Amino acid sequence: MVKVPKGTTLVVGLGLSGRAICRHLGQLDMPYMVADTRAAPPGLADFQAAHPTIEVHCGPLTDLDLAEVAEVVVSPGVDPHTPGLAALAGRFHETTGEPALVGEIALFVRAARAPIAAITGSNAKSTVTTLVGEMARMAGVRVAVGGNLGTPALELLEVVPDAELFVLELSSFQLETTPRLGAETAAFLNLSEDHLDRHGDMADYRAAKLGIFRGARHGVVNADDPGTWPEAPLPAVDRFSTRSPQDDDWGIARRDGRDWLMHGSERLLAADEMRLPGRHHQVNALAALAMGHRLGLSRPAMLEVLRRFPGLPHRGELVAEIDGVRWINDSKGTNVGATLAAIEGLGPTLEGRLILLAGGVGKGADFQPLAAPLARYGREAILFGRDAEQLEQALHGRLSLTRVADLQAALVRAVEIAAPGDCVLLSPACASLDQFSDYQARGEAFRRLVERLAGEVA
Ligand code: UMA
Ligand code: ADP
Repeated sequence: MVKVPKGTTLVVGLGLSGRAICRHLGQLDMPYMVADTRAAPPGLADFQAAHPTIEVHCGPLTDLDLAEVAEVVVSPGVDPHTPGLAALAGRFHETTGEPALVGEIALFVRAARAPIAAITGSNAKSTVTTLVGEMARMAGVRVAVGGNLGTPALELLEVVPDAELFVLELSSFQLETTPRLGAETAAFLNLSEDHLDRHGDMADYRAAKLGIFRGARHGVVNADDPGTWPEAPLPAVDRFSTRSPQDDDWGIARRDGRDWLMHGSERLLAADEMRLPGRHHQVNALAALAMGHRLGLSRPAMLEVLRRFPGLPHRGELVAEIDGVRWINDSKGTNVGATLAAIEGLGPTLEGRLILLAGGVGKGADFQPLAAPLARYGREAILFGRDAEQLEQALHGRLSLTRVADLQAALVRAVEIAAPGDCVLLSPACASLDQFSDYQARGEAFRRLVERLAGEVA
């Protein structure tokens, strides 16, 4: 047994968050040691060279005696139920009074001196986080943007020491270990199956995500998705929806032959003025507007961002329009919920039909929910990758289906059948790891193939 000395903080995980936690504790002059369950975590030698006095334990956490540890701070990827950590259940930190096991965000909350705008959901977190960050920047606010997206939250304290606002994307893993976030405004965008390997079931996964509302002064929830509604009342709540707004809600309504983003009865922006394509991104814009409104950001600045924002790479990004056919890269559509939103979001906006490129590693998901919207908007689904068979079974008889070997062959087929007004959408509903290193590599491959096609046509 390795004894963690009395009064020492134990940092678990030597990845991005773990290193940010170590730097933060170092700056606060608090004694800490590090543990990682991998025998040889990447970057260990560099860490030890830079921190020669810090003890690092590699291997099972059950080797550690935590009887006198001050606090354990886990990285998001570390399950709080990992053997060795169970002994901490029911224990509390002597001075903070918080549970003895917390995550990086708990430390961030203690140290942050500016309001927090926090965003969670199964999908669209990065998009909405970026939109709110851009809106704040455009409105002249000194803003720091990060969390699950990009820069770890604790690192933001160093990178933008004079921040007037923190905009954080937070995952269920991060929220699970945050006793009280205390956000000025907190959004829960949508709820669909993901990360059940860690959370066990949907109830657990949802409960973790509801942590976004602990101590919040204002919530933003999806009126169309009751899974996002808080269990306990909040001081104030704004609701967004794809429908015409009730009362003071944020929604979409048809006026004078155009769809408009609305706040109550007030028109904000014609939906076709947004650069981001599709109904799902219009809903994301409404969530960002509701948060920005609460934060007092100038409305013209927020609307200008919506006119200009082209979308994050691989998330419903328009790559090219060739001979009247739009080619959209939604490689980050790695689960059924994301692909469903992309189909339902783009479908109604098309003059032609949708050609879906999908497949890869299905993670045991049920693809059935894709069948009805594809029957409605689809010309054909072109399927590739390891779990193409499961997709084919779920979609059989609902629209034309073609099985091909890989993404390149899928593009060749799409070129054959696309007609002006159509949209070719790469939104695989699957992880990419059977044929690519990650979703970015898949999206880049799609982009290169489409750009080559555009070059041939020009
Ligand atoms: N480790 C253990 N034991 C474990 C699991 C991990 O010791 O049981 C160690 C690993 O050996 C490794 C380290 O912990 O040394 C990695 O920690 P981590 O998995 O928490 O990853 P970080 O590098 O700290 O990155 C984390 C987030 N990762 C996860 O949530 C899995 C990053 O989100 C986030 O950007 C980063 O903090 C900064 O905040 C990534 C992610 O995939 C992008 N998030 C999930 C998602 O978006 O779906 C939630
Ligand atoms: P996250 O950070 O939650 O993974 P991203 O912004 O990276 O979210 O987008 C992930 C996927 O979610 C993309 O494939 C995108 O098309 C899809 N998506 C975008 N908007 C929505 C929405 N409103 N509902 C569900 N899925 C969406």
